[in-house]
Amino acid sequence: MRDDLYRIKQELADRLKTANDLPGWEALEAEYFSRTAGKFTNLIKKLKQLPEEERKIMGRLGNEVKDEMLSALSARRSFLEGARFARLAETEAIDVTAPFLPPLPMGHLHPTTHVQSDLEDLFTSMGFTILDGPELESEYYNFESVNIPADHPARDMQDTFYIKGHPHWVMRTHTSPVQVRALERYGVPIRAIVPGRCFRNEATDPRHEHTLYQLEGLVVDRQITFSHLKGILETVARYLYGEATQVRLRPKFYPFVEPGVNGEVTCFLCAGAGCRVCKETGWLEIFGAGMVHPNVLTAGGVDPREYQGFAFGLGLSRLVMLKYKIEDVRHLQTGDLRFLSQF
Ligand code: FA5
Repeated sequence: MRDDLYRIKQELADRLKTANDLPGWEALEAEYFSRTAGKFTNLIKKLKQLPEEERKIMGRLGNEVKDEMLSALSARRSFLEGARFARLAETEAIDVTAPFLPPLPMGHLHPTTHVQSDLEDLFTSMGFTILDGPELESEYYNFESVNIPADHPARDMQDTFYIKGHPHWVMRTHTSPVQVRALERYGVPIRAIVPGRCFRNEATDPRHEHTLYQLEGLVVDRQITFSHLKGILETVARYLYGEATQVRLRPKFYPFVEPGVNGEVTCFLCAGAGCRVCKETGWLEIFGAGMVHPNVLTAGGVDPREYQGFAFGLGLSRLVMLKYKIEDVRHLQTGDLRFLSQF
């Protein structure tokens, strides 16, 4: 028994030297000390078979050997744990100051927002106020207040989305209704722009989208003439597209201005030669404008014998097309990152 105890102690000491990780250490501990089948446990069970005197002596020796074996096990475990932490510190160190998530890719403003902000800067530098108006608009403000009575053929110029069950409400077809809203609210003199979203029941094509952005301008005072209007529109065109930009004004009927014009700039795609975007004309229509009709001033509570003014409606979506050489206005609303990430 004595020899067996010393042998088993030595055997464990030798095998512990090759236990290089905690699972290996745990397997050894079970092999020697498992309650049911451990080598040391089995050996001690044999004490019962010894005569009483010898059993007492071997019992004491067994306890000493057991303590030594357990402290050898414990020393090896401490060594293995220390080695594990040292390895962690060296190769698997955790930098608690590192950001929790990898940085997310940054987005950027939509090209329409860029052009809108540029124009807001330009107009505020010329003393204009920026106003807003509702996208769901009453038929009165969208049409009647700007001199387009019910059943007048001029309504055909803007194919409109009506609201089911609410015959007198429409998705605004232009930003012009804010002319009358602004006059009612702020009176005269006034110098304001209104950037915003409009809606038309269009058969869409490269220049026409069902949801479009416009930027309305309104100036009303005592001595306002058509030259002021022309000067402002040329300033806008040169500001956006450079000093050499050509602007062409041609008479056009809009019920809310008299006289009225349609404004075009040289087509960006063909430089005036004619192409699919400009319908082979070499010019791209980007705004409507004119001197505010007396009926509109009256609808806004302003006396047309005392005041006059001009208004314009820039096609903001078209300005974006021109600025960034986008050949189809419909790209602007797709939300397609392959398109948007180019700006
Ligand atoms: C109007 O909407 C008038 N309210 C503009 C105006 C204001 C005239 C003040 C006089 C005084 P028009 O329908 O022509 O006009 O539209 C103005 C501009 O919006 C056009 O020149 C064009 O650049 C742009 N536009 C019109 N329809 C679309 C569309 N479906 N998609 C993209 N841009 C459009």
